[in-house]
Amino acid sequence: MQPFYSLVNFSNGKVTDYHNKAIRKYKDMENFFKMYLTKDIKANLKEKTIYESYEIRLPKKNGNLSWCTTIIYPGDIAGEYFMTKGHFHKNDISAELYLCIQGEGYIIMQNHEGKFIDCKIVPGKAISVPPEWGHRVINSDKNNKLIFVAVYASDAGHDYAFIEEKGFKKLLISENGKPKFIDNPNYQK
Ligand code: M6P
Ligand code: ZN
Repeated sequence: MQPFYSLVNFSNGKVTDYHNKAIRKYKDMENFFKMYLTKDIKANLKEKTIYESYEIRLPKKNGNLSWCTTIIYPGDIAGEYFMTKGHFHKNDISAELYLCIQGEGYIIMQNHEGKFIDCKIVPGKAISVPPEWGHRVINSDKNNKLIFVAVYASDAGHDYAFIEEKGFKKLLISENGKPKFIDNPNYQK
C-alpha cells in the first residue's frame, strides 16, 4: 500500500476521499437512548438525524489504522443529549484516540468492571481511550454541532450489545438548560 492523505474540513467535519459515510437517525439507535418515551413520540422522531460520519477505512489487517470524523447534531431526546451509540471494541485490546475539533461535549468511558469516567471535550482536546473501555461521545451544546476525529485499529470492530441493552452507568441530560449526569435507570450490574 502507498501512503495517501485526505483533507478534513474543520468547519463542517467532512473529509475528502472517504470510503464510507454513515448517517445515524433516531430509528437506527432508539434503544441507546434510555429516557422513557411514549410510542407516539418515538414514531415522530424516527427520521431525526443524530450524527453522521466519514470514514477512511483500511483493510482489517493487523497493523492498519482507520479513522473518521463524526458530526453530532445539536438536540436531545427526552432530555438526553444527542450522542453516538457507544461501543466496546470486538477486539478488546484495541485502543482509540479522539480529537475534538469543534463544539463541546463529553466523552464517557466505562470498563468491564463498571468503572465509569467522564471527560469534558473542547476543540484541541485529545483523549486516549485505553483497551477494554467502552466509549461514547455526547454533544452537550444544544445550539451547535460537535465535531471530532477518531483513530483506531482497522480490526478493532464494534461491539454494541452491552451498551444497547444496559447502557452506560450514567446518562447526560439537560436540566434547566445545563448538562447534568444522572444514574441510568436501566443499568443494573
Ligand atoms: C467514532 C469512532 C467510530 C464510531 C463513531 C460513532 O468516530 O469510534 O468507530 O463508529 O465514533 O460511534 P458509534 O459507532 O458508537 O455510534
Ligand atoms: Zn471505538
